[in-house]
Amino acid sequence: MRPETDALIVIDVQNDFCENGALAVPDGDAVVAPINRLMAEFQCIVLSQDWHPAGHSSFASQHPGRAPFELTQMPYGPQVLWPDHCVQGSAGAAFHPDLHTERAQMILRKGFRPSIDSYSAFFENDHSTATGLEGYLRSRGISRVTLVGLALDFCVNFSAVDAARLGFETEVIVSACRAIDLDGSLGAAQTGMSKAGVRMTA
Ligand code: VGL
Ligand code: ZN
Repeated sequence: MRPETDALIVIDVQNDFCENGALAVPDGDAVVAPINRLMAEFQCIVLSQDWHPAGHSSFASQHPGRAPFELTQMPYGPQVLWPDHCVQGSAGAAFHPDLHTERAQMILRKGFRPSIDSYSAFFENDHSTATGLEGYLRSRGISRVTLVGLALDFCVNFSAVDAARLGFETEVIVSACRAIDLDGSLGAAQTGMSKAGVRMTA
């Protein structure tokens, strides 16, 4: 068992990111078994849940003439346009049915503001609007976080970099993650995480 100052943060293990999902991450389902095993080691477990209103501004469907996976500019910076996914209350937004969700004490929903996306579980994509997760972890006395889930190059990456910047000792267990890998995003994410001081373990 890990010390009670360690937290496991499980990022977006939701149906839409798994097989046959609206934004399926290749081999995404493969993260469920290792994450369930890891959950047995931690006393503090947080699940994040991508949770968009219908018609969210990150959906390509809201940008006439634009296609999923294209890049656009938002007031807060560049934004990839995604297929409609993780719509609040939909089956696609639900956690993978085999994930041991009952082990978690906290479910953090993000991406619920119509005009801004939130890859990170700590800050929305303007990098300044807080989700409240930092306060939750600090209130529980957490100093070290381990991140796993989907997708390694987007939400896991942004969450890990923010965690490290906030001063948490931060580890990503790569074998319990899968990536989308859009135009070299995986390599860029690995470089960015290393620079931020995130430890990547197998
Ligand atoms: C994610 C794209 C859009 C993720 C969420 O969980 O990595 N990626 N929304
Ligand atoms: Zn999303």
